Amino acid sequence: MASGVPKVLMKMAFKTGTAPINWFPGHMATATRAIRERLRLIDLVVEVRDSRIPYTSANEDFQDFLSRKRRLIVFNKSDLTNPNLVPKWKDHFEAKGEPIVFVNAHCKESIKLLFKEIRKGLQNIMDRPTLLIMVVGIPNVGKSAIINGLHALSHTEYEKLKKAAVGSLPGVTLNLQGFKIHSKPSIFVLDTPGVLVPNIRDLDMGLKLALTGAIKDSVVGEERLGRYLLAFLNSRKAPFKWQKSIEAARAREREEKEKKEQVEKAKPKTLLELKKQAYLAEKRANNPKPERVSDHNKDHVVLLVREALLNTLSNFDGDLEDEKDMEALVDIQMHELRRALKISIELGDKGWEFVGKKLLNLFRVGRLGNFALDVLPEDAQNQIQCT
Ligand SMILES: Nc1nc2c(ncn2[C@@H]2O[C@H](COP(=O)(O)OP(=O)(O)OP(=O)(O)O)[C@@H](O)[C@H]2O)c(=O)[nH]1
Ligand SMILES: [Mg+2]
Repeated sequence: MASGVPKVLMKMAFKTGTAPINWFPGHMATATRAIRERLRLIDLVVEVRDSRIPYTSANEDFQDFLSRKRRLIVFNKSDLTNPNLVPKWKDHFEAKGEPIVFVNAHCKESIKLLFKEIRKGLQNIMDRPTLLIMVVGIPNVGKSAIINGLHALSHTEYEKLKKAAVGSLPGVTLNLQGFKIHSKPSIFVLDTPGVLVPNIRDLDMGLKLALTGAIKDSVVGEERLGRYLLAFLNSRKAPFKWQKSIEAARAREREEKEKKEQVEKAKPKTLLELKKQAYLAEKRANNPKPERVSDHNKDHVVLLVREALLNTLSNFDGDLEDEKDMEALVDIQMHELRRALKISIELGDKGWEFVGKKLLNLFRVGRLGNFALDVLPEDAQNQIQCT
């Protein structure tokens, strides 16, 4: 299997020095049994994976029994992966002869395409009065969001009120639950809890799963995950691609500030207002309040983070292939981010957790770029040949 983890990340500090990580919450064993028990009643299995980790998001323990059913593999969150690689991944999986589709659960056109593939999967049995589909996959890949999308395609506003619970943290769906997505024939979809394998083979897989949200952040630790993310972004040299967008954003900010100042100047003022203005300006000058960086202004946070990462990477004269150098760079970046985001020193170690959280939040909504964390086997081969 293609690891996709640059060699330098393999030996870094987030790999060592901590107690073994328990990736597998107890409810997943129960869910696995429930899924296996229902399987013989199912006409089509829809296995949902994450487009950013097409391999790593496959539950290996499921592959054997799923491959014996009619199956459609859905790579969801296609909006968050590298769009240039989607056609390559498509070719790669299609060559294996299994039906697959890349979708974005939040896009109606995408869900329509998915439904078309589901109909294809049910070919020859559409004359049955009732058909049953089961949606399975690891946590947080968007199983419930997909079901809601399918449900919404064929229902009135009132009926749409029945929704599968969707949430940004893994482990939202805890029970098997049915939803009707079609009449004549009646097609029901069974939502299932996300299930991981009990033993994650290696830490790289675990970190990739955690980074994409399949494992609760607290299991790995936000700071550790944030550091892993930084090392990953550096290894792909992502910050260099932000140069133009940073300059454009700064120019926009300057323009807006100037406009605001001009409007303010043009306003007629009473003597009292002028006095108040002068008093406030003096007070601000003597006692400058630190500007708080909040998520309400996400664009500004993105800009600060991108700038901090670009500046630190540009000034870095070490070797990105050397794990000690990379660790040193990540350390500098963590400090620079903490300073730029104005995360108080008084918070102590908790502050590093906040830095990690901010990074993870931005990454997961695509604001630090769209990446495939897994690498195509043929590309991995090329990488080996090149080094
Ligand atoms: N950007 C993006 N976000 C998505 C997509 N599909 C789902 N999400 C988001 O991913 C998160 C998880 O979605 P869920 O549908 O709850 O995932 P799940 O697989 O049912 O998760 P569990 O029930 O915990 O196993 C939510 O915040 C969704 O809004 C997608 O295609 N693109
Ligand atoms: Mg769910």
